[in-house]
Amino acid sequence: MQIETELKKAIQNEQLSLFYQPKVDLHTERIIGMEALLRWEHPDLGSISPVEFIPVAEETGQIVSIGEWVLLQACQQNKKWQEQGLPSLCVSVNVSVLQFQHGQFLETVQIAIKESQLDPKFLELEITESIMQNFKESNEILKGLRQLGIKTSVDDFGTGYSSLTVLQKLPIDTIKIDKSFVDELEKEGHNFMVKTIIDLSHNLELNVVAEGIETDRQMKILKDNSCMIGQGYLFSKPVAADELEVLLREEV
Ligand code: G
Ligand code: G
Ligand code: NA
Ligand code: MN
Repeated sequence: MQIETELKKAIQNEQLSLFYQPKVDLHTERIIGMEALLRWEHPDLGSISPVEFIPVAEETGQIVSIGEWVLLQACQQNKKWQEQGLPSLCVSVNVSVLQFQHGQFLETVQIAIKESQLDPKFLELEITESIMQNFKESNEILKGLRQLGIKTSVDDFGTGYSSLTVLQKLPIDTIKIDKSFVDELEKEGHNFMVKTIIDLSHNLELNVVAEGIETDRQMKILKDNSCMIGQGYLFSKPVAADELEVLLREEV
């Protein structure tokens, strides 16, 4: 398949890059962190979405080396911003289940921290609910990450397989409300899932972040229900590193 062969060359030919989407405090609308999102610009095929190539990379195992590159790149970029005197914020990196459960994951994270010299408290890993199907293994990895001082969040929460028992036992820090539930807030009387997830997060003493906020109305309902942090086009799309730098300068 074309994507597979082209993907092999993508890293060495510097076709991959990271974009960053701000996470904001919904009350002050100030930036409190950023999520790194992978972009692939192919010279002939143009830009290819991670929705297309991440599944291929997972099937072929290429996700492991791509994931290593993403982690190091995000840590180095965050360190660079801090050294420039910009606010010290947490960068969130998406981690595929396959990468997470790959034997060397903890070592990979440690290497990225060591090589970048980033204080581990400024790194967060976003994983999906699917890691819960392997409780024992996932629990060990999460415990290891916590020992390293790295934060974790459950991405796309509410869309996948989640056991409340498992969720309660796992050492995670944050729940991210999936965009599909935030979308629902545009409809009168459709705030049930959002409210439920926020209450659940608070009861489990976890932070909660809403994703995909596009309207003032969605933001208002989230704030009214005590969700303090969000991200979405209302504030900013994912942008290139130099553009994020401009946004961070406005924060100083
Ligand atoms: O930003 P965007 O709409 O293109 O992201 C599409 C999907 O790709 C999202 O589900 C996002 O989590 C995933 N994705 C983006 N970057 C990465 C990455 O670096 N690693 C993994 N595993 N998934 C990513
Ligand atoms: O699966 P994950 O939550 O990592 O996916 C994030 C995806 O959502 C990225 O592709 C990102 O570009 C996209 N995204 C972020 N904010 C918004 C938004 O407000 N609206 C839409 N449509 N997509 C968004
Ligand atoms: Na994410
Ligand atoms: Mn998500």
